[in-house]
Amino acid sequence: MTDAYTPPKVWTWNKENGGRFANINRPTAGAQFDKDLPVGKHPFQLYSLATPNGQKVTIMFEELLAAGHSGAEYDAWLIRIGEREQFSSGFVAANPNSKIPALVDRSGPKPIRVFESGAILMHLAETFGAFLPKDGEARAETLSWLFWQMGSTPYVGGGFGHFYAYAPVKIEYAIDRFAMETKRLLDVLDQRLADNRFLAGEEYTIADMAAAPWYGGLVVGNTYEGAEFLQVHEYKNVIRWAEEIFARPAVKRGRMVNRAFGPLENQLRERHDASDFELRTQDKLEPAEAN
Ligand SMILES: N[C@@H](CCC(=O)N[C@@H](CS)C(=O)NCC(=O)O)C(=O)O
Repeated sequence: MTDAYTPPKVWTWNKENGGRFANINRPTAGAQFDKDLPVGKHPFQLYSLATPNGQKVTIMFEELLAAGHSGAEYDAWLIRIGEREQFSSGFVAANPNSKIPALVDRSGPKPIRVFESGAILMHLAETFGAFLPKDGEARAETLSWLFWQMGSTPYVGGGFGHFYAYAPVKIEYAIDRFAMETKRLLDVLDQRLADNRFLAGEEYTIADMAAAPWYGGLVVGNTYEGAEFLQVHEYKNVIRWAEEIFARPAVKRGRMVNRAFGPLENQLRERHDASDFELRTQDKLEPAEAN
């Protein structure tokens, strides 16, 4: 157990807490400087970074385009969250919560902003009538698993990942609590996938696109270098599901977009055209933070 901490009567912001995200985290919201967002030529303008939350949306765009929805053309602009770009006036106008991903849908007469990755997936699915079953059990299952992912994953990222990989001190209580919850969530998924090819059943949907970057990342990508600690090889159905999804060409492309960290061959920092995947240049690369 770590030393006991007695909270003071009133919490105050300790800027020097030494945590990995100390330079970007603060207890207030809103723009910190004036800067507009760039706007490209396509109907959809995405402002993002290839963290698992960012990947969900670029996977969806690439899947829509691969399925023949040519109206889903998009510009994907890189937001370097480690450089605080999510606090510009332009970004905050697109997402008052200052987190990637943020989308501006310019396909209609008036630009529409959409924030929260789950809301963006639903917006696109409904716009194109794709990857979200229209009714009945399959639709209910898709939405249930989509919201399950949105609600559960902060325990994995902000809980397990933060305290196991990023916190400046290793706190046994916090790591125990969130490792247990992460393993429980992996077991929920494993049991569901024992009898179902995809989360909603036979059909590949936005629920899979939302969950695979997170839970697939844990079991086949060694996210937070926690694979051995969490004994992820136990979740055989999750591994089978993640491998099938990660092998899809659209998913491979989607996971590269707005990636500015990791092996260079996996990076496409910005995407403005389908040909960018072939033409990508690897100059001016610098490490970026991933939450
Ligand atoms: N619930 C949000 C979470 C988004 C989120 O946590 N984004 C992180 C990167 S994965 C971020 O932008 N962090 C920057 C910050 O906290 O300042 C969603 O799913 O869109």
